[in-house]
Amino acid sequence: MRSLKTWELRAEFAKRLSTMYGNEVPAYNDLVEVSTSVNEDYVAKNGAEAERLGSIARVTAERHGAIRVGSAEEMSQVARVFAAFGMFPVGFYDLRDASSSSVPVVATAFRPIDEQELAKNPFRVFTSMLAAEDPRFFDAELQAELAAFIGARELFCPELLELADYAVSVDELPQERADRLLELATASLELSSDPVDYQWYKKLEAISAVAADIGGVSSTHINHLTPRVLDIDDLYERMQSRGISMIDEIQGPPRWDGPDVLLRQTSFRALGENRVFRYADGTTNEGQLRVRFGEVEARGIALTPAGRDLYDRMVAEAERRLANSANSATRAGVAAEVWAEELPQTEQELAARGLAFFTFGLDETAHASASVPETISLRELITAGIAVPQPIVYEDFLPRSAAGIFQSNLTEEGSKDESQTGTSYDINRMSSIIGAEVHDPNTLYQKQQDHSVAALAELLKISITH
Ligand code: OOG
Ligand code: NI
Repeated sequence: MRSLKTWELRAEFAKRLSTMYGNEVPAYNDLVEVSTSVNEDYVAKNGAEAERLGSIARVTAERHGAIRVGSAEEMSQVARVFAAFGMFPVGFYDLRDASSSSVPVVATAFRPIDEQELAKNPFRVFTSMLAAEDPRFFDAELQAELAAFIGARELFCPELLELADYAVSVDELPQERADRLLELATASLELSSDPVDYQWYKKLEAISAVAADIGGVSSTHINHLTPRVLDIDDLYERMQSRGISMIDEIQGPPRWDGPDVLLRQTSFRALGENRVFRYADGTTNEGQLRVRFGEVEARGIALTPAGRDLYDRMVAEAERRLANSANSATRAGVAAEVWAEELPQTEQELAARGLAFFTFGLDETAHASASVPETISLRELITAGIAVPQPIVYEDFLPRSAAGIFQSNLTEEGSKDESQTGTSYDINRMSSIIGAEVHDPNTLYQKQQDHSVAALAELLKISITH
């Protein structure tokens, strides 16, 4: 009997979710279709260059999902399920203060952390947890009601959790068990047809539509599934010309002439979906909820903390200029101007200035014609053209864009009592909630870069300093 490796399970999980979500939200299938042709055209036009940030096979299959859970217990369970697919928690995102409307969640992203695993299939899921104990959003009475409602539901059945633990304990999972794991895991993220308690949902919605989406229903579901494109501006235009109206702008860095960094995303609101509501008098009726949408993204090079500081300063500078400029100025236009002034135009300079993460290859010709001392800095090797930078792709998310994504979904602001002190959450607290270390993304990128520098040093029999 055949067995499945972890990456094969992960690739199949992403595929099954994609089929399920396409049945639930048909506009997603259009998005995937357009994304695929954007990528094919981009590769046809740009050749090998197009694959610098990931092979076309990887990018075509690449998706991120988003789900939302209600408690620490549910978060720890979802971590067990994702571990079976080789997806581990990376990064901490606090969205409570990142947006003007009420978004009471903290989050992490489950993804592969190993270079080879990412190359095989980089499926990741942005996973938010309701900050149900934060008194700015929920008073004592509502906290108790929420805890009772969420405590009484079961998102992941014991069979799924046990199977997931078993999958983690073995190298490969026999076909039969793999099928069962995939079936249960996919079904656990399917939109439920259970009636929604109208009064309870509305009570939560008055505080936050996100809280209602999480705590007002009996299960969790994929909120969106996002394909990756190699040219997001092209995608944006093609979707518009198909009559699908996208949000006003592409979030994250602007389009510009230099290297793509971090992450650019855009989205459109999906249609309302029929759900059955149960009213206080016991009657049920069909109604609509509009909580899901389509999103697409383009990924660039991962920035170092210094690069990220520069990025944050550029964003702030673009905001400042936009506020002081004529009405016709656009955020993207102003940002492109700032980028041209501040950000290096080449990967080589990004690498030499330590602003982004790279692995390094050797240019034999440049090496042969130089006399390299026994100890030399990485910067000098890059500038001399001996160490040739290959970009490390950004595998994570941006809090500002994530907040924007949550927000673009909301029609109501919700409410927040700013006189209360918020519950404090950080990456360490998230680790103890999950019961496993939440990885720091920068540490992962740095390790990858360091390995490659060490390998180059060994090859050249020199020592390379920072
Ligand atoms: C998650 C929003 C974050 C992204 O791409 O930044 C996200 C959600 O809406 O649940 O998916
Ligand atoms: Ni997303």
